[in-house]
Amino acid sequence: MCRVRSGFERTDGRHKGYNYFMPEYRRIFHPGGTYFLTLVTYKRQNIFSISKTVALLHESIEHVICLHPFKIVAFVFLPDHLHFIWRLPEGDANYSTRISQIKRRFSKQYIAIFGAQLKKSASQDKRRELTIWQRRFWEHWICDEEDLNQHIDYIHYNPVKHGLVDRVCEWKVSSFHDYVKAGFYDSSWGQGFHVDEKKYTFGE
Ligand code: NI
Repeated sequence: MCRVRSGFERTDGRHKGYNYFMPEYRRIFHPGGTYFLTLVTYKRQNIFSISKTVALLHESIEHVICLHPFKIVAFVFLPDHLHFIWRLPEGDANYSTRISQIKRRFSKQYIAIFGAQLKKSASQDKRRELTIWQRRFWEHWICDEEDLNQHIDYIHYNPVKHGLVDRVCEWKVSSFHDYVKAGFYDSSWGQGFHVDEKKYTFGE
């Protein structure tokens, strides 16, 4: 079984020599491109506030990565939504199939465990899946290195932005700690961080 790993592809001064992220074209379905993605739970249920569902989500992602490889550059799981940056293999822009597969696998296992707690009206799995995830997701093609780094910072700052913790390092379910270990941030990073939301739109 392959494992999910977040990568360390910052391309600013703290980076160790990649230049994967130089832009070639400004278009959304860039083969082999890098994408910022946001998935939201149905009616903003706090599904990912317990470790069991976070583990199920990790397992679902691992499963889909084994079938259709891609790299997770950064991630954060919030109770009612998820943010990712994914890099797809060259010539492959199909993030939407991967998202569907992750949602489907997660839903199947979630229903198997928590099914009795779901509404009676949602009697079939497909229908129940619709009560777990919002159908739409937010995607943004990362167009250059500045864009990439803004989105990596945005992801790691997100638990503070949503008022879940006071300090970035207090939130466990993100790639921030991997980035700290790799030397891209100080563990105290985030104080005074500001996102230019006029320039960047992130969905959540
Ligand atoms: Ni968010």
